[in-house]
Amino acid sequence: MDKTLMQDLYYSMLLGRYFEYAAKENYFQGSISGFLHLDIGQEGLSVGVMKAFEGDVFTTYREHVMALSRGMSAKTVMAELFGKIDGVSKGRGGSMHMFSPELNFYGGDAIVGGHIPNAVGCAYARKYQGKKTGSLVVFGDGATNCGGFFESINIASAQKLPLVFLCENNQYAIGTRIDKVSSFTKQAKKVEAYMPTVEVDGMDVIAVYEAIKKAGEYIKEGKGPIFIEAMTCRFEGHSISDANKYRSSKEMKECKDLDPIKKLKTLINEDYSEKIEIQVIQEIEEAVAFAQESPEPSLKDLYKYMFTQEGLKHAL
Ligand SMILES: Cc1ncc(C[n+]2csc(CCOP(=O)(O)OP(=O)(O)O)c2C)c(N)n1
Ligand SMILES: [Mg+2]
Repeated sequence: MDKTLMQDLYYSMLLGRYFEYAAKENYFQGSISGFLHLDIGQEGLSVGVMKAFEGDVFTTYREHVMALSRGMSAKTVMAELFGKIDGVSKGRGGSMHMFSPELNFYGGDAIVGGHIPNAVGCAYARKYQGKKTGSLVVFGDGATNCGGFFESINIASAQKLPLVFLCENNQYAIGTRIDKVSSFTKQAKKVEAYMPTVEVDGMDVIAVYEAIKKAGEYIKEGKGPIFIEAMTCRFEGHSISDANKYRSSKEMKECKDLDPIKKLKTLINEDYSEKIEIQVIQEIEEAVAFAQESPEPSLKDLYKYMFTQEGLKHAL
């Protein structure tokens, strides 16, 4: 892989890691409230996907690092977590609702599996419009047990839609181990009858990047959707309120040994990795300061963006 690209992937993973450390700290200090799903450990997957895919993307609630890698600034994503006016969703969405049509990034969704049919609809629209880039949807292993998932793989396959289904298989749905709720531990088994499936090491950013590039090319050929299963593991609980007690220390050690940042660091020039770490720490400090200083949304705008002007007259 090209050296500059490798450095960019390293920078983005490190930015994501420090962003999440700062989010956690600011949550416990009371500046962030509500839900918070950290991506620590899964950065290789999040960065690899967002850097490689050109079309429209739909993600789960664990999307801070994906949003950053797509091109949102650390300042506006952090301000969103703080619920401030300068956040990417104007402080109204919070952790699970990063959204940017300019970057073809359509969330951020709190409903498990709820965004999969949305991505199917978008892929349908793109095909209808004659656009070749198509769409990509990321979801957890838990979402593959939802009815909407099965309906989506069926219709996407029947209509030969340009859509990449990307399952981040970290083997847990909150604290429930995969074999308790799924007939298969490899989710590709559920999909094989509908479309080609590929397994990739989700802890290896280069492997993810290359697999997504190939998948992007595949859907452009008009042959229909493709399913990628990225095997990964998160270093934290499901969300900030999950103490992660269901995994043994042995299992956690094995998981942390797969750290995607450490892995890529061995291929990066030491001077670069030292320089970039200082830069990332500063960028995150500035993002936190920006979020602290950004104003709260005004109470008078409570109904803004909820109704049309006409609808507002009836609502109030
Ligand atoms: C429709 C719906 N059902 C239940 C929930 C509660 N819930 C949130 S995340 C989750 C587990 C989803 O599985 P997965 O994406 O594999 O979880 P993770 O790896 O993020 O822990 C559940 C059941 C929800 N948000 N939406
Ligand atoms: Mg999971």
